[in-house]
Amino acid sequence: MAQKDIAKILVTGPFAAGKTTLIRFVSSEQLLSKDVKATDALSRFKAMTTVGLDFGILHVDDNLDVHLFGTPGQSRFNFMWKVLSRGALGTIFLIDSSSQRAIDEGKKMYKYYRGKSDDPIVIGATHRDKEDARDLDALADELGAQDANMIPCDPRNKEDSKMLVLALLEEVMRDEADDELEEEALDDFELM
Ligand SMILES: Nc1nc2c(ncn2[C@@H]2O[C@H](COP(=O)(O)OP(=O)(O)O)[C@@H](O)[C@H]2O)c(=O)[nH]1
Ligand SMILES: [Mg+2]
Repeated sequence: MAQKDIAKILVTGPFAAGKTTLIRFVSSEQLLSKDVKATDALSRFKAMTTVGLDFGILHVDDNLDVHLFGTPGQSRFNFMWKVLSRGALGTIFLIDSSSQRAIDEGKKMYKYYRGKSDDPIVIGATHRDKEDARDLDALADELGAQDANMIPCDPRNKEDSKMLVLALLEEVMRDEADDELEEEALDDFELM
């Protein structure tokens, strides 16, 4: 059988945005059962949860598993970011769209992220069922994230969370296709 592809993605965002919930709800439950065969994944899961980090696996289909890594809270963020982001294809950035404090914090985090990486990112706007939830355009403005794809998401809903993961994978593929096209254009140029 052909080997499965593993796509590593990060789940980040300020406190209480819904990171733990998303990772927990989107993960395929087999991970916690006894008959897990993927020993690498299992040991990674154990290691991550032991140190209090979120880790989950979504089986997209027979050929692809997505490994989701949650970034920790502020005190350990900068250090862990370096470790966790290694080999990641992109990031899901969650933000509580009803909390001014979260948005202020999210703005700083988004800026930090963009300063470090131009990898694909999708923003999941959470807590949309709350009265104070900003509309998506206002939220993008406040975050300084008008360039990013913003998608409403309730992390307690598995389908919502899956959609967010798939939207990010789509961004990743688009990004890769753009790179290919650019390379081809350069090749063509050299042939001329
Ligand atoms: N009402 C509502 N509650 C949410 C939503 N997203 C997350 N929560 C809740 O917010 C709390 C914090 O979520 P958690 O996943 O622990 O946030 P984390 O700090 O980013 O890991 C939990 O009680 C979640 O059930 C949402 O969209 N709406
Ligand atoms: Mg958490």
